[in-house]
Amino acid sequence: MKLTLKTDVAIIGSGPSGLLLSRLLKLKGISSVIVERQSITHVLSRIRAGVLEQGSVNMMRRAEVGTRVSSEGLRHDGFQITYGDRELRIDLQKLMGKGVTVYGQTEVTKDLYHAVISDNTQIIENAGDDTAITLSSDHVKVTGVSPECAFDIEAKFVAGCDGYRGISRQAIPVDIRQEFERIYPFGWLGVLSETKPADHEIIYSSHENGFAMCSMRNANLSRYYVQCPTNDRTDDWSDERFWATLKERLPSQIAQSLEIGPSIEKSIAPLRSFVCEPLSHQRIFIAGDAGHIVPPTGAKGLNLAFSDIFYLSNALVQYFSKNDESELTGYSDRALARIWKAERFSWWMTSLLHKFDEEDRFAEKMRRAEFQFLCESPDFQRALAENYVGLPY
Ligand code: FAS
Ligand code: PHB
Repeated sequence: MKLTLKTDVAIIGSGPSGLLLSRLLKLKGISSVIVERQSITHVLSRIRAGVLEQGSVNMMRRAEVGTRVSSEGLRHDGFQITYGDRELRIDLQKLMGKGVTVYGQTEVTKDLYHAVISDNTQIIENAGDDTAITLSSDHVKVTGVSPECAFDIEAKFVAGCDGYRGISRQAIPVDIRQEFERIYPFGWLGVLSETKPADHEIIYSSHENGFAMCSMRNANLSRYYVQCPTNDRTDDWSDERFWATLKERLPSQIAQSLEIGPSIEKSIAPLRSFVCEPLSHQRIFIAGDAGHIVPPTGAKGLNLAFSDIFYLSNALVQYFSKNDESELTGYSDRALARIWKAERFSWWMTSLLHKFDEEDRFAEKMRRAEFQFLCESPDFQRALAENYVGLPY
């Protein structure tokens, strides 16, 4: 069976970027078709980000999917940074007049998916890796095969929302495309456990043996991370080894009261900083992880995807409603301006909090002096808070 479709915007990828874009376009009467490599069940089962900037919560409300995040999201007015037993609370509310919301990306994706399905938007799932994008001067074609059917989509534009390992970035000619990357010499082992969170706020811990972090999804569901070697596999990490490592890296008074229990999910994510320039070419526009990656230390990955979609959805609405291409032309530069500032912040937080084996003792002294200055300088703390709550769109 062959599916031949015509739509306004073809969207590659049904993660948060692709789903949010589809929903926002539909609310403005602009049609889209989504092509997804995996099954929707797989997409909805992913456990990733946890912190939403206010701008991202506002975007969910703009997409008319803000009910659950408003009622179930955990509002956080601050977070802690610890160095050994030294603790520093960054008071976001006092420093910036706003906080962040802890609401798992899994829930964000579910909320968006249910809205997109209620829009009767076509999602072609299980499309695999062989989807092809053909750009021409006045339209685009997206073709491929899923177990259910071959598909041939003709659209005015294509949005590449297919993440770091997607195909859409390759549609930008290699002689035009520049890629900037920093690969960190460690990863994050993430664990989900049905235990009481270590604290009511997120704790970022730096220790001479490595980084650890305490987060949560609700009062009985904790999310923890520990820095681990890049080539480690989850099989290398028993629950016992994980809890012992986490406790070692937390301040002793937090470690002593930590409730431990069996992990219900365990995964290892590599850490990298990555940006593709430009984020558009002819009629393809790249958004979210397809265009950039940040180490999760600054809680920016998902939030950057949302600001990309703010710019791109506004630009597409401008085109379809007023035949005005100016915002589409300006999309890449405008998105990259905010992306690079988030890349800087995420790189800085990662550099401040992690153990870099190959670095000399001077580097470790610099890290400690940076933390000491942060503890002593309200202005430095405000600069950190300004980035953490999210820079303006
Ligand atoms: P996504 O990667 O979420 O979605 C892309 C979609 O495109 C996927 O569904 C994929 O299956 C699909 N796709 C890929 N190739 C395709 C193809 N050829 N054809 C069709 N579809 C294709 N951010 C944080 O802020 N905090 C965190 O703790 C955090 N942890 C993370 C852990 C991991 C393992 C990863 C990978 C990312 C993490 N992130 C975190 C970042 C993450 O939250 C992203 O920023 C967010 O998923 C971005 O959303 P999308 O741009 O939609 O990309
Ligand atoms: C999470 O809760 O998964 C989380 C929170 C903050 C981060 C990264 C991940 O910086």
